[in-house]
Amino acid sequence: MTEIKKTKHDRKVEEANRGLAVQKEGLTECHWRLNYHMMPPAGWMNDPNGLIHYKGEYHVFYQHDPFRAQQGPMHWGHARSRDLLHWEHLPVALSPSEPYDLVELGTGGGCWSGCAVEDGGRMVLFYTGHVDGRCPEEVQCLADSDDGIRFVKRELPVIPGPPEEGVFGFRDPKVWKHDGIWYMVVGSGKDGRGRALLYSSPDLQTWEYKGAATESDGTMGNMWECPDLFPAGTGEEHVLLYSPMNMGGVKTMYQTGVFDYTGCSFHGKVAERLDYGFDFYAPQTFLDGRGRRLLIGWMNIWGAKMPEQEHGWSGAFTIPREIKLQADGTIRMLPVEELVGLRGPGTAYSNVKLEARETRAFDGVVGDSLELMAVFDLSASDDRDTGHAAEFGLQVRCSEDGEEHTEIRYHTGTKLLQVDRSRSGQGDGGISEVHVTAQANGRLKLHLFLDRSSAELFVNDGRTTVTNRIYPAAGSQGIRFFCRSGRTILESLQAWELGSVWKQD
Ligand code: DQQ
Repeated sequence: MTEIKKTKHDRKVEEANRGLAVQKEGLTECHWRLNYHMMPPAGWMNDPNGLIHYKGEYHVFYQHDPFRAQQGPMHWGHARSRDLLHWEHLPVALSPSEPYDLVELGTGGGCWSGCAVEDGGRMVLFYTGHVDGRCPEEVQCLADSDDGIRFVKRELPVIPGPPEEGVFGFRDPKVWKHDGIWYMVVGSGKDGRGRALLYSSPDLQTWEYKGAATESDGTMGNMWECPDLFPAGTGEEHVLLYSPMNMGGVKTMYQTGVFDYTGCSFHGKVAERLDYGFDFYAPQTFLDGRGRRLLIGWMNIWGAKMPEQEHGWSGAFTIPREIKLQADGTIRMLPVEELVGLRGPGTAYSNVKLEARETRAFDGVVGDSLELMAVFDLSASDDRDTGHAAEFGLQVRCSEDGEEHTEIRYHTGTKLLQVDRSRSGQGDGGISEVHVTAQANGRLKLHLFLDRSSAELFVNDGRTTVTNRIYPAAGSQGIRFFCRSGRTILESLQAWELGSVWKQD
């Protein structure tokens, strides 16, 4: 057997893995560790990176500080799965080690976000080398591997700097192949407008700048982090995702439209917010072996309180979602069908009438790790006699006395769907809200995935999603349906306990 000569990077990776082992030893008992969401073994996690279906397995990487539960020098953590449910943590994949991605301890640079592609059986990672300072330097880098575990970096970045002066940010490369040519979109901004910069390459090594594929119209943030541009549907239709900086409460956007490969330009027709919760950022997509376009996001947000940090870890991914372009140019995100495999025994109820000021709990519908599907009949949801609109919904993670809870409510007059965290426990409060209309059949469908510190809501078959972290007490496990005004019919309710995907170690 030929012995592999260790590189400087290999030694940095070993150091990171030793640091992670120490951090893991220091984890303290935490009832917010998730049951079926991907999360780091210990330490800090943010953006999903390098999502890929490689040699029959799903690989995910993530922005990671293995030494502490706070944002620090960025490494790439790594996990893999055969079924998108059960994850095996692997050694750290990338550590800061080169002049173009090295950080002094305590500063925030390193191996920033990027992607993975397969080329001739090799896994090739692209990421941003970020060197902090008064004028941070950002370059696009390549590291590759023949086993998907040990990565070898290039001596120099493949793109040594932004294409022009005066840009605000130059990071988060996402690469795809079309008609034998590689394309890369990079997030940036100029003159107060977020931009998606476009490069092309015949071989993944040499990249030619093709210009900005598109930019903000002045209302969509001044820098676009983590852009993702991919074909959807048939022909020229493409979807562009990005996480805009400085767009108020809007943290992720999508545009659907046409990408012209000759001019390397994207013409958006529909622009909408991608998720309406507080904890959804930097999503990335990839194609799997079945041709599905899957998406995973970071289930947190910069600046949020993260009470789990006290316990030695932080951060999680959303459940994997399948993303589908609709004929009207909007997109839908649905939980991947594999999640059905986590269901324990189910409970079902139907045609429950709820009158004003009525509250109902249901036998068997309780817990902190659940899937719930509730369908309300909106055509029967108001007060016929008085003409008053109806307000109804459910409270989850309720304490015995009802004081602690997270409320999901809908108002038939304003058509506002709200997820209210004012009494959710620790962590940030706040109300997520979005206008929602009934499905064509007059129903409102709420599909909720509750995990021990998260609530991911899919409304009307994925037309709208609302993703939030919540930090209730361990004992707050109650679920209550209510009608505050008017009346409603809970046409059907199904609930399943969802098992843990983590081996107890
Ligand atoms: N996170 C990374 C950047 C990216 C940002 C740094 C988005 O590459 O722009 O951890 O959360």
